[in-house]
Amino acid sequence: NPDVISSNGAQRLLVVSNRLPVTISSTPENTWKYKMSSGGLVSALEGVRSKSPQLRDHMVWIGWPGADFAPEDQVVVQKELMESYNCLPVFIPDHVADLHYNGFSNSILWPLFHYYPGEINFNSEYWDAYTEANKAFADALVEIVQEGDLVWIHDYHLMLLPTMLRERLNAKASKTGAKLDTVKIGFFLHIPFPSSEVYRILPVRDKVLEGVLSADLVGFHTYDYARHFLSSCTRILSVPVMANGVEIGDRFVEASAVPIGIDTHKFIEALEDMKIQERVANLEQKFKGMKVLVGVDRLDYIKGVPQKLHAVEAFLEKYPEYIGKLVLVQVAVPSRQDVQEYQNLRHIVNELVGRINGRFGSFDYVPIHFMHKSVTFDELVALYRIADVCVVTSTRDGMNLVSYEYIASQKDKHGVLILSEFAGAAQSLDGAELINPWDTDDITRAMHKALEMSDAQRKIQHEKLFKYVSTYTASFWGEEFVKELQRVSAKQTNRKEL
Ligand code: ADQ
Repeated sequence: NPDVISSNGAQRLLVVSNRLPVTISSTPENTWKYKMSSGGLVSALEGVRSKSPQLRDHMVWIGWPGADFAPEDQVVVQKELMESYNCLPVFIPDHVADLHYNGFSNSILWPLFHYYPGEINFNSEYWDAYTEANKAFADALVEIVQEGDLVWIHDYHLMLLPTMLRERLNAKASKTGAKLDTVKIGFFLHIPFPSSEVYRILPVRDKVLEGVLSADLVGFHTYDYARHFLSSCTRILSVPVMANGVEIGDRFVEASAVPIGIDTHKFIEALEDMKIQERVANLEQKFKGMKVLVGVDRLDYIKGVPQKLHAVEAFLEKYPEYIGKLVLVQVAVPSRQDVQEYQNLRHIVNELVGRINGRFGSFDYVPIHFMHKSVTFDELVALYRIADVCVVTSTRDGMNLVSYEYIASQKDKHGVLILSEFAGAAQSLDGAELINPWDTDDITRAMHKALEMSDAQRKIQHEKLFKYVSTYTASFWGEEFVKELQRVSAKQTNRKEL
């Protein structure tokens, strides 16, 4: 439906992610209700919108709306989403969406890219659904993409899309004469790209790489991920690779590290909010005389929650003077409950929490406060604020924004961050106590160091971290990626002219 977007010649940014940032529900009056969600990507794009005049008002978000709709409802939903939210829905049959998301994306790519190859169970039904869902995106996009557009595709759910889109644009260009080679495609991977030795386990390793390689720019959180991607290209596809990209025919695909950040302001402003301050006072009263460790994770096996619990148990065993004086508040948001591994993890964690509380707890003392739910933003900030230490033990994590959020919420209070060296954030957050999550002694040592650290030392470390987190924000990331995409685009154009 190309005419739903009007372009007056200004450059447009089309953002493509698996899920649209809108939740749709039906009302008793048989109309549709829309709720815009917040999140890192939404704030990043707000930043791009406010700082890039030429892109302002020319941004469209393309994604799956979260469910399938009857054909007559699709027309209404598409019109309303476009008019009020600049969002274009890609409709995918429910069974395909399920096998695409829970199947190939979260049962194959997710474990493999996080170095859990033992968890993958390749099956061609998943792969077919992944291909079909990516095709549905390409078909929807080719209808609306115009000359000169920037297309920014997000994450592992859509790794075939750059090439599928490029093929369709080329076919359309030869039919209509439109200059669709001026369309630039950027791809950003939010999760790690694994070492080529792990990546090559994937039965469709070549197809996935070829799927990405029609992008002009491929962005990662860290240089290591970019390097792994380039090694996989050279080993699996035998294409010539340079330090910063891949040569494919007469095109150059640049691979860059463009690390994400958070909307730091949102957290700092929240600290001034009376309601949140009351909640902070309330929690401080509740945990009076105690040291508080906080953990906030989606309940995912990559987040290393069992490792964290084992470390608390080992800590209380090694430093019994802390029994009765130390709590871990662990918030674990339920995640991907339809995937078996996530159900298994839930049982393991429940058992560990029960065992540790049974072993060290008493009528007056519960060492582990475990909440298997999502908490509101206000509650999250209050928790981050009262915690003396935040513990991140991911066994792999693309970046890990919880560590950034904790630093922002500790402004002028200087809590200590214990951070897994396997989180992308470890490469940026100089001032954190880095640990190996597989080494329980290492975590307990870091916990002890953090809890006993002098005020002066905490201040030095936190200030360094805070400076970084408040400079390299979500909107900085969004702007950087778009600027890079415009820059590589210009380079490609120059190459052609030579
Ligand atoms: P995630 O794996 O979801 O993201 P992370 O970056 O830590 O991991 O972001 C989680 C977000 O969810 C945070 O904003 C956090 O506040 C929120 N959250 C977590 N638990 C919560 C709870 N119980 N209640 C409320 N909110 C909760 C993926 C990659 C990361 C990468 C990001 C961004 O796996 O490595 O950093 O994308 O690129």
